[in-house]
Amino acid sequence: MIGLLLTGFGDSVYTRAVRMALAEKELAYEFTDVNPFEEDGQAALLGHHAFGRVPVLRHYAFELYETAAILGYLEDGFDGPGLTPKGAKARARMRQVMGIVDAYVYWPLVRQVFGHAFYRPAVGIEGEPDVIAAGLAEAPRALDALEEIASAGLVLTGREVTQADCMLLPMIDAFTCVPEGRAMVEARPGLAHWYQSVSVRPSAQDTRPAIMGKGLSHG
Ligand SMILES: N[C@@H](CCC(=O)N[C@@H](CS)C(=O)NCC(=O)O)C(=O)O
Repeated sequence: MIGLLLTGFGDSVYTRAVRMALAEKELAYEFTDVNPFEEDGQAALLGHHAFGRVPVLRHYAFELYETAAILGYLEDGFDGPGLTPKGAKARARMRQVMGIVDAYVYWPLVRQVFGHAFYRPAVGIEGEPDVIAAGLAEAPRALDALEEIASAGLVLTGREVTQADCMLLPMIDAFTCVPEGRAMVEARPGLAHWYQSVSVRPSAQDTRPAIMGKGLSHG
């Protein structure tokens, strides 16, 4: 018993990032499903997440939120396969990708495009075309930045899985559920190669939310 409890939402990309890291590090954990978009979910998160979001990791009495911090804690605090590349430059690139994901990827690709063009319709809510258009207009800038990093070959190589891969894969996977998003990823060879390689790993497959279906790269 290693005392790990993850509070998250099954359809959440950030929750999936932590689940991927736990799977890659072969760590057992308990999972509590909390929907932060509902009132009772917000009530359950009170006192655990200052901003009412998921995921939250608990390790015995130690509680932590913010996905990048959680991934770092799992990496530093537990044995198992490493999720940090060797060398200062590769490590810096990994952290750079994690920052890009938080600041420039999540909102346009996930909340605007995936949320309004795929997720909302899937749960019976109409998506807003203006929001989708805004996300699609903003997405290339983030994707170009990631393409440049992937092409340089220090991280996002598809060969070695790092904390950055765990954080990015759920978001690109969600974005490619939308045909325009899939086309944007496929148009960037470094990123497309990385996505094809990482999305078939058991850690990605086993954590894929059912609402997203089987996944484009798997037929
Ligand atoms: N910066 C946070 C972001 C977490 C986040 O935004 N989680 C989403 C689910 S994927 C959430 O809880 N959203 C609830 C809301 O926006 O009210 C992290 O790294 O964990």
